Amino acid sequence: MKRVALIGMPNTGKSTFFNRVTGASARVGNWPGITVDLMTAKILLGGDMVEIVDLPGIYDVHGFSDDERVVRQLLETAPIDLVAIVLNAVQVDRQLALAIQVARLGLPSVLLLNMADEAKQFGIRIDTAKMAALLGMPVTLLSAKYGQGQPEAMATMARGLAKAVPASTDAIKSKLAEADRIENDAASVIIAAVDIPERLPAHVSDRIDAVLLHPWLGIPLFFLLMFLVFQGVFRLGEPMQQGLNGLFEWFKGAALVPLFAGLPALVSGFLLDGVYGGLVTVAAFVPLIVLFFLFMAVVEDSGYLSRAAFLTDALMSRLGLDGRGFVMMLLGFGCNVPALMGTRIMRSRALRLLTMLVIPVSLCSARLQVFMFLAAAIFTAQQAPWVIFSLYLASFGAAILTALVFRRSYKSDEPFVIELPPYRLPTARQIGLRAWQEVRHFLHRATRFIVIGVTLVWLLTHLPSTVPPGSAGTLAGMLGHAFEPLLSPLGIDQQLTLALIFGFIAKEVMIGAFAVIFGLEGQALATQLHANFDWVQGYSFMLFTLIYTPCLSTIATLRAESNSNAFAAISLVWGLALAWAVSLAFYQAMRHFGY
Ligand SMILES: Nc1nc2c(ncn2[C@@H]2O[C@H](COP(=O)(O)OP(=O)(O)OP(=O)(O)O)[C@@H](O)[C@H]2O)c(=O)[nH]1
Ligand SMILES: [Mg+2]
Repeated sequence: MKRVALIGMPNTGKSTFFNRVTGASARVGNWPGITVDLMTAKILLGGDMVEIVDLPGIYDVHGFSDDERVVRQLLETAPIDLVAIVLNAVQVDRQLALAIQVARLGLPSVLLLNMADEAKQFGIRIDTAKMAALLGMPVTLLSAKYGQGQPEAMATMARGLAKAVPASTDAIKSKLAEADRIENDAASVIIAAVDIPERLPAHVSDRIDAVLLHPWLGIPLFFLLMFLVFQGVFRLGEPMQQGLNGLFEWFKGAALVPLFAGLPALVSGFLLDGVYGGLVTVAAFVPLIVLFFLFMAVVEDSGYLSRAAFLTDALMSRLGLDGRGFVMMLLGFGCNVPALMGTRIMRSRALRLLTMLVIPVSLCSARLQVFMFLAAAIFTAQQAPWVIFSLYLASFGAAILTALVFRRSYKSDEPFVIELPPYRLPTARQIGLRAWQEVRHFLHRATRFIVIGVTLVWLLTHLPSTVPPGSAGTLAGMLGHAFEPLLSPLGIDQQLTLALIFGFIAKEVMIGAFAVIFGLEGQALATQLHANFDWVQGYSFMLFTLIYTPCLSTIATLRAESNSNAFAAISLVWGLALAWAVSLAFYQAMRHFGY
């Protein structure tokens, strides 16, 4: 099968185009370096099935950061039949050199000048015919986000593919090793074929930035914005979650209980209080997760992430990190795994490792579920949002502490320059795609971990069958007992211990585990938790949950990305030790002051 690769500078819309033509849902965002690994899909192009490959953005084919290496490796090892070079038409004067570089490698290429809509706004005129003649490759204007020019782009690619004479990977390999000087060639093409106004008209972005990047207002505004985001999630999400809980409860009473009535008590108990209870307690959080990612998608796609990096860079550099590290933490609010992979854009290994140590304390959406559930159960409706907000602050606090402890071991002096992309309004299509992708990810993890998790918890709390379920004589009771000396000074009892043990696998299992441990779900479970734990215990437990190992996937990613078992172990042990120390300090201090 023929293969078409999308190559271009970061943030030029390669993934947007890829999604549009393949119907895939590659992650898109207004931030250079969203794609860090290749993604492929098959499409029908000019009557043939071809494989289309979305790649991380590169500034230079000779680049050497981990994400640029992905591109080089592909060029050196896999035969590419056609390269579709995707450039930002607004910056064609700065980006054209990359097109010439790719062509020089001997790869059959076509040039897609994306973001034609923005170029038009700026009054930039491009003579594509002239440019094509000068470059010796077809050139077409495209607006991947809105779909204009897509049929032409597809036709150009099909024609290019039909004519293409593939270059051997050996030839490409040797050319990649040579340096080249192409700035002059690029400049002459620009002069001949592009008309850029002397002064670009003032963009709304600049006016917005005057406020959002204000030297004093910038950071407070950032926190205000984040506060509003999670307030929105909480206020809108909670009623939906309550509603779903009611629905699940009703379904259980109306349909499942009569259905399972004939089964032995142990089996129906396992199905109802184990599998069903665990699953629905977690499933009730789906609307909340969707809301959360909708808000995050807007933050991400608007271009505000780059501003956050810019605002925090000075602060972060005191911690041995840079603005990108902060953005990775923000991305970690969604899920730590892609955030860890996002560090591939860093060139210095030390900086990458330090950033990877910090990311796992970032309060991911799976932990958010646990906190929302516990905060709603243990605190009043007025207090709950503030409790969640304080946990976000604690998440930053733990990150800062981690960086301070490790910055001397991972020193780097990689200079950090960030380009601020213009603010862009996300389209409904983009947001919808993103939300759908997250729901799928959530359900995938949920079904994988939760069914196994709740089954195990149920077995542990019900075996051996000679003792009452959940009592000290069960396997769970013994396990809790074993950890008692370590965890009871933190106010964490045997039931909470069991939830922590399962939370180690994935945080999604945690509330499912509570449901099984107490044999209750929804509101009844919340009431039971309220009766069992006071707020000091609850908060101490939440702090521990926040800081210790996020999940097995995170550990696996840490190991794979650092290529070091020792590094993954350091991260694991540090997380556990810090969680223990912080919870201990909190719990003992509160009890000392008589709470
Ligand atoms: N105005 C406009 N914006 C676009 C267009 N195509 C993409 N974008 C926006 O540009 C930003 C970057 O898009 P991506 O598809 O993630 O870019 P990418 O080239 O894959 O970026 P990396 O993976 O980081 O290299 C997003 O905010 C898109 O919504 C377009 O044709 N017009
Ligand atoms: Mg991309």
